[in-house]
Amino acid sequence: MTKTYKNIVILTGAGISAESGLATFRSSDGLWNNHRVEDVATIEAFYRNPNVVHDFYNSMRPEMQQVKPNAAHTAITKLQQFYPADISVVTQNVDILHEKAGNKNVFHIHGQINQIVCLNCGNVFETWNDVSAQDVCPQCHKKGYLKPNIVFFGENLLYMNHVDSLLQSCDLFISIGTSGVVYPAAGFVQTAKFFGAESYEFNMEKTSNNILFDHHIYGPAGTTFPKFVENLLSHSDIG
Ligand code: BV8
Repeated sequence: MTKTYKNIVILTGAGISAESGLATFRSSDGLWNNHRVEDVATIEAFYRNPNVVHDFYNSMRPEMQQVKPNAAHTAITKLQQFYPADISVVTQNVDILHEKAGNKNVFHIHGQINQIVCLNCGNVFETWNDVSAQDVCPQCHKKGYLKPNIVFFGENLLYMNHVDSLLQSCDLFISIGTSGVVYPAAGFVQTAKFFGAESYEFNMEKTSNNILFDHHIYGPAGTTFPKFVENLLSHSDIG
């Protein structure tokens, strides 16, 4: 790999946070924190029983507030600091480990655990505290309209216009720690390739859409991705 890339998109999933101690979604038992994703991460479930969904995310906030980024996250920061390219992070994760590691240009397409949106006035505010369907919006002061600012199944993703332009202009697409099951994120590699990008997949194992990637690097991302970054930096014509 001697080419110097100009625009890099890094798509991340729950696997990049695994070595920081956070559960992934589709590990062996298929349950996620003892819940079926479809029971808590769907817009229908939220409207059916908002407090069940609020309680689910309330239970996740304390751990997500405490966890620390791992070597894969800090390798992204190093790449952004020293590699001569525009580098964006498009994450499916709702944790803020990318931000804690100092990553820039981070886009949470599935939302963020520490954000709440008011379905009445659209206000998005941050909190690590518990939230319930009975709480009042701090902006419009209406009660009963607060929802975790998380994209549930059946909802459109956030930042999609910007992500589309990133995918159409990138020459390197890197996927780290995602099973390639959830769309449209699982299709991003196809768009990037269509517009000429080279693609790498970092995972522990073959994924659902692995055939779409040019290169596969298997192993824990906390080990494999920092090595990849060192390799990129040693081959780039910096300065
Ligand atoms: C939408 C919020 C338009 C909750 C999430 C039929 C076919 C195709 C698509 C669909 C379909 N039916 C419905 C759809 C659309 C649906 C979808 O894709 N469903 C799937 C299940 C088939 N998608 C949607 O609804 C999306 N919206 O399409 O809008 C629309 C509008 C109206 C009506 C219809 C459609 C919304 C998708 C977002 C849903 N919200 N999360 C929350 O996060 O709390 S998705 C959820 O899955 C998380 O966001 C998560 O990030 C995401 C993907 O999971 P992964 O991150 O990949 O995690 P996973 O555990 O699966 O994998 C971890 C990987 O890491 C593994 O491969 C593992 O091997 C690896 N790993 C582990 N440790 C390590 C590691 N790798 C490296 N190192 C390690 N140490």
